[in-house]
Amino acid sequence: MTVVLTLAVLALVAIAIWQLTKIFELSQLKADQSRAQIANDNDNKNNGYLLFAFMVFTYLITIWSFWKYSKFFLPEASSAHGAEYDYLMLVSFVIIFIVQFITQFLLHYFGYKYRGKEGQKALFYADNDRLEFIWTIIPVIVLAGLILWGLYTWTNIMDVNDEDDPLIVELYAQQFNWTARYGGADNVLGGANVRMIDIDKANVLGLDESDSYASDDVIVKELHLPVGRKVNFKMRSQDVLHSAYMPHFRAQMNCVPGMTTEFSFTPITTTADIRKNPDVVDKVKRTNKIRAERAANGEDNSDPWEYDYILLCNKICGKSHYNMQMKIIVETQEEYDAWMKTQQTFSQTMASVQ
Ligand SMILES: [Cu+2]
Repeated sequence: MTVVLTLAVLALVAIAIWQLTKIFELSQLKADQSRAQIANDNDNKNNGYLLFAFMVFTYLITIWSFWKYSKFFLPEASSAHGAEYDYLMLVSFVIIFIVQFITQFLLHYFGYKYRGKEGQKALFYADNDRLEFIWTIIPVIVLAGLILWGLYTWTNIMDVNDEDDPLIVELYAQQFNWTARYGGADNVLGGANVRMIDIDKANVLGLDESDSYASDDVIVKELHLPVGRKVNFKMRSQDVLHSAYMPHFRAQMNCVPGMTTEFSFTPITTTADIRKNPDVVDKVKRTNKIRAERAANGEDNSDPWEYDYILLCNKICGKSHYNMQMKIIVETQEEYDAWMKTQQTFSQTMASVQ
């Protein structure tokens, strides 16, 4: 791969030098010699047609890309705010596609229609107030509408508050893994600071051992969330900038060393239910077909795959950034309670180490 890339770069550099020398030669030509270099009617016509062909190519490749790659889209959002977010995104894209369809057509069509012709002189057309007013006011209205709607949606999504008895969960980022911490029976996170990390005593998140709120905290490596209950996430980072990205819930928040950031959402679809979603069923089928082929060849990563929600890091934070992830399981309240009962509290873990 590196060899191919190197060769490609060398070829491009060679073309660039060749073009530069050509431009230099042209600039040196005497007036009578340069006559042969001026495009004639035939050249202009060919370029006009090529321009048109390029427009058709752009449209076709757009349609083809949607047809070929839309199966890679995420399934419907699994959080309460997700549908609103997706709708805003969809409307923005529809507007962009309509505008690009029209402007690309005008650009290429005018390029063709007003191509150079022997003896034809361009018309000097200074301005037209009405035309300029129309093409200014329409984008102003559309963009103002989109921006206001976007701000309104943003404010709604970013409103982290304590209404509706949210579950409090800390997401702790470090190179290159995630840890989650629950507040325990009191749903209050104990104080913590990276300066209090004590690896020998297994206090890996730097919890304040003297803080009574910390003793019942539950530290886990797999995030379980009860469906339908609001979750308020508190993000911390131990080392560098990370970003907690939960694409299925349309959620992302940076994790910044030295401060706590927040994000809040309500999961609305359990892991069991999303696995029944037709898009997800198709995706799993496609992936497992590839995996079965790999298994037949005796290759790695060939065991059947099951669909799961996932927390990823979305800031390039180092060499293993790509693999910084944690499984998220959304389940019924009963399943969640049963799972939580099997977990050790912080004080139990500390006692077992000492
Ligand atoms: Cu990271």
